[in-house]
Amino acid sequence: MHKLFLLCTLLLMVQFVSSDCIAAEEINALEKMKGRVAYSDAPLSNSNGLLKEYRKHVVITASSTWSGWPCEKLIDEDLETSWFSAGRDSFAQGTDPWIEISLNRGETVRRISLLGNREPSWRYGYAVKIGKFEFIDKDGKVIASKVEEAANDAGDIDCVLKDPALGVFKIRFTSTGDEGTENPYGDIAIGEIQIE
Ligand SMILES: [Ca+2]
Repeated sequence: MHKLFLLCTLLLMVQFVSSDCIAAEEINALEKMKGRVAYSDAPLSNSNGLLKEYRKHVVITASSTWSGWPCEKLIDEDLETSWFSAGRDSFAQGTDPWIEISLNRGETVRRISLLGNREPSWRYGYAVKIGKFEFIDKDGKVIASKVEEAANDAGDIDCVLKDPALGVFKIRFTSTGDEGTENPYGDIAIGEIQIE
């Protein structure tokens, strides 16, 4: 009697697990029909303390800009607005696209996060997947450098320094891997920058 009860319980468990698998497969099939893969895109949890305090002093430049999608969109605190590079300015198309954040004063920086593009109309195929962060002092010398990969499909890239960098005047990010061949224009996009 005890064994029979155990067997029934096991059979019920197998049925539940199978149902879950089928549901996941159906969702993936639906996403594939739409020509895209479902994104795991919970944004990172950077406090953004430094930019919140000094936003007015910060100047951002880039290797290029798509008209109408300027660098200012990188710090407008809106996840659904992005900077886009000009056409064919992406690592995948053979260039070294970069963005540079000038703090215009010496700051202590322990973390910078890039939040990937989430513009509803241009959501897929523009993400940066890997890149180099360089922390630069007032003389233009690189005092810290780190290569980081995206934490998720949306292209969120987190760079945490083990020891905070002191006297940082500029931070430069250069794409070394992106989706520049996965959209018709050959460009890339980033939604927000957060620094603490
Ligand atoms: Ca934005």
